[in-house]
Amino acid sequence: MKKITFSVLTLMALIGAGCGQSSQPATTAAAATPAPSGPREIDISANDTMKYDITAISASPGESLKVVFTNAGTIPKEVMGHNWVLLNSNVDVTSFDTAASAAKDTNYIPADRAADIIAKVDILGPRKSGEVEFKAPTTPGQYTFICTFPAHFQAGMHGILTVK
Ligand SMILES: [Cu+2]
Repeated sequence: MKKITFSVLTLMALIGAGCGQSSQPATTAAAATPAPSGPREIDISANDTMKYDITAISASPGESLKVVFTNAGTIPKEVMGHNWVLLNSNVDVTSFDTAASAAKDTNYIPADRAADIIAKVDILGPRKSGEVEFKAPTTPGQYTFICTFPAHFQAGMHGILTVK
């Protein structure tokens, strides 16, 4: 009788140990799933209508972001190129755009105003994509992004990144 009791206990201990061991890797895997904390990807596209498909983005202060910007249009780059330029909150956007639109030789980015720019994807021709990784500003607020190809900002090619 004692022997049977012992073997039952041993069996239960073995089962217990077996369960513990099999659940161990599962727990580790579950914990590892959210761990690959690369930048959060935000896909934005635009086409020949001179509009971004996403005009409002929210982020937490200092969040790692990756903007993947696609020009889904068909009109040649020389007449319908698009870029994505995120500006600091203290920038006069109209003034920046005026300077940028005139800066054809530097890809519509004014060379002397680099400090105004948080992140950018350079001018893309049709069916092209570009991306940029950056950290959202640490100061809560609203940050405007625009396309600096001449007249596109005026045509409504802009949006807001809200940091909160
Ligand atoms: Cu544009």
